[in-house]
Amino acid sequence: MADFTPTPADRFTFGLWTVGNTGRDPFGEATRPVRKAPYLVEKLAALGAYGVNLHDNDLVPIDATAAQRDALVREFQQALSDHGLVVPMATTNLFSDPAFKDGAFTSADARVRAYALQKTMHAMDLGAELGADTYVLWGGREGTEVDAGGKLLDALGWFRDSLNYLAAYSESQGYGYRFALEPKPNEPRADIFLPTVGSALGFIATLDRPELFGLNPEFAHETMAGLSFPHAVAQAIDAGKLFHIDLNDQKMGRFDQDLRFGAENPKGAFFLVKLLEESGYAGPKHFDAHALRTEDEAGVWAFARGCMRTYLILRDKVQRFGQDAEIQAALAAYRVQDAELEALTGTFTPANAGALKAHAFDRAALGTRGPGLEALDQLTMELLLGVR
Ligand code: GLT
Ligand code: MN
Ligand code: MN
Repeated sequence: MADFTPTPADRFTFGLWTVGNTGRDPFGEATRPVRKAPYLVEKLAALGAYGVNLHDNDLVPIDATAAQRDALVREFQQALSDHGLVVPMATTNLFSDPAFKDGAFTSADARVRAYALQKTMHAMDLGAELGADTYVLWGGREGTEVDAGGKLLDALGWFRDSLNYLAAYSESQGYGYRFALEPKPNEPRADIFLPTVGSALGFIATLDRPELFGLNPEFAHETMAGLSFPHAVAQAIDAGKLFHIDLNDQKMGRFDQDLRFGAENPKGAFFLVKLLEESGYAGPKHFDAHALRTEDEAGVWAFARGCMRTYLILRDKVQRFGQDAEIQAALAAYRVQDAELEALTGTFTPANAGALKAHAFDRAALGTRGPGLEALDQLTMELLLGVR
């Protein structure tokens, strides 16, 4: 049996903010000490990760001087090169500082919108310096509690203008970033703009350079919206827009839990891994999750190892699914082919349409056929539960 030990070839990444999470929540203080970035790099590399991602302020405090910034960046770069980790993705913290309390790119205050752009351009410079080629935009504060401010349409326009501006900045600097929008329905705002993968896909089509923008969908966020994550990811892949992915887990209807990958819904995680592996997704697999607040440092590394191990175990299950004769027979039986009808429906021609309109269907037979999904699903469960 494989030992499910990750290697950099598996392209697993974590954010500095994930393994560095101190356990603070709205009701309680930190339960773990702050760890410095070079230490987190060393520990992640030892576990077999490929890379580490960051917000500007995960590394450089918001009020750091230029000299302090440069020293922190140098120390971080040294740790990356010492331990062989890369930084594939960077992003901006546009949610912690009180200046962003009513939004960043969608603030009703033009000064805040301008500051958000300034801060993001500096953070893009930092990401480029570290070698990142993907730039994530999570609009955590881009939303409202009160719609009496009347900014719903304006906010979408301000958001669009900001994204167009940042894409033009990236191109003018030669950074070549691919921007990945990360939707979330709520928390910390009551209603966040562009709340789902579908909304973000629709919005991207309205940008000046839509080809530079894609998605960074997160398991927890679509689940919070009551939606299926594999379905959302499939739509992003179909649109050629799966630029990055945030893997974690979540109980529906709760606060954003950011649980260890597969911890809550291993069956959903299995279908997600199947989709990623079979679609040829080649980007990093980023775990945007953190250890439970109950945990000490040993729990943090158990959490990180567990995320990667579960992915690899599920990847192995995907292979077994593909090799399981009974499952493959059930799948083949599920998909009914009909060469004559598929010829008529493949392309519209007046002749095809005429023949299709004249075709006599046995509707009763179509309605009575059992597709075998109960048996197929049980076979899948038994595979996942380890008895086949
Ligand atoms: C924050 C959020 C995540 C986003 C990160 C990127 S920050 O932790 O909960 O879902 O991916 O800004
Ligand atoms: Mn989350
Ligand atoms: Mn995320």
